[in-house]
Amino acid sequence: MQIKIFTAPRLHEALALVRQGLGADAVVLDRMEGVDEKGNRVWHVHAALDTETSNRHKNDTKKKEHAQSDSDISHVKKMEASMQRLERIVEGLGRKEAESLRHAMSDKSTQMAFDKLVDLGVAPSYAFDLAEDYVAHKPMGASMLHWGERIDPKQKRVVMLLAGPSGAGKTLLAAKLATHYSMRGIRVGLLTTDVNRMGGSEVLKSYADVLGAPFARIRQIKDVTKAMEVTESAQLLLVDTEGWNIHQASSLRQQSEIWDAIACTDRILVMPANMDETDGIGFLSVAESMGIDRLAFTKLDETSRPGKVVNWAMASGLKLSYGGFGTDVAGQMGWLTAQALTSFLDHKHQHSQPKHAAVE
Ligand SMILES: Nc1nc2c(ncn2[C@@H]2O[C@H](COP(=O)(O)OP(=O)(O)OP(=O)(O)O)[C@@H](O)[C@H]2O)c(=O)[nH]1
Ligand SMILES: [Mg+2]
Repeated sequence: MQIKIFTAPRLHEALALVRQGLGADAVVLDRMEGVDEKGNRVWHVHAALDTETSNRHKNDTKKKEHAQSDSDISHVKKMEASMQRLERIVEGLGRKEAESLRHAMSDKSTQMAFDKLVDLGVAPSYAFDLAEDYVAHKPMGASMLHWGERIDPKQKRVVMLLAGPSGAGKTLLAAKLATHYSMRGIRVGLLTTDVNRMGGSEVLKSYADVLGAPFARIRQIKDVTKAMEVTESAQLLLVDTEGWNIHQASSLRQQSEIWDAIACTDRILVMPANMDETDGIGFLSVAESMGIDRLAFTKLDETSRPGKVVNWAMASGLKLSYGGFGTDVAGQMGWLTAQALTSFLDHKHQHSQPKHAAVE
């Protein structure tokens, strides 16, 4: 039996660390509030992993190719039951946290705002901080989140790399940005490192052709010099990349070496808002080691719990940049300001462009 303590500023972050550190078989034993050495409030989650059970589970997976014996089936059932128990514990802890925060609010309208934010997927502790702004119709998170400064390719060349999970919407966001800035007279160039998959770079090449933008593929570090020459005239150079799988560390390392050779001014992690929140936290923790400095959210139109993007932004501390909310290349994308984010949360069922989200 392996027992570990996971500590994070927010309960759901500590729980995400449990899943990351010990895997899906971990069992939460206890959780308690405390303070770190700087006096900041933190959550400690005690979790355990039965290594024997876990090893047995691994062996079971191998055996799956053969016919399963009765005892295998009963073991799998036990594992499933234990997972369900863990999920119930985690859910219960979340509910407990929400209830205690809710009781700390005396004003009824603030409580209602808190409930609505939690319902949208904002973690209770963040909803607690945001509720008053929500009631006062103020842009939420203005002082809590980090807002990136807008790019100005007219003044200074921008080399912007878009990275993130497979299918996140990186290529579409690159196309949207290329279209938006080309229409405003900015010279745009397009690069891609997504060259190992069949069809990985064709879509972007088609956009480059339509826009008349220079385009190059980068397969290895030695291709970078040539690619930079081809796109030399671009004031805004967008670099599309291969989707990540956080379980393949070697491919991530390879990507990161190529990125370093490109010398980007901005590295943006593109996170689809319809992704599972805990998986998202996993990607955010990998992003830290990949030199990512900004966050963009896509598929804001495809989630019923957009509040998770607040949790991701808070958990990562990354600066926010763009938000995408549809497949239309000539729009459905904007700069995320506190007003824009508020408007997304407020009008989650209206897939129209939120106020103040236009890219300038
Ligand atoms: N509804 C909706 N669909 C989107 C959005 N962004 C991207 N998509 C769709 O999601 C799918 C994947 O988008 P891509 O741009 O190819 O994603 P990617 O991150 O480049 O994917 P890989 O290159 O395979 O890693 C496409 O069908 C897009 O049209 C969005 O904001 N809203
Ligand atoms: Mg792509």
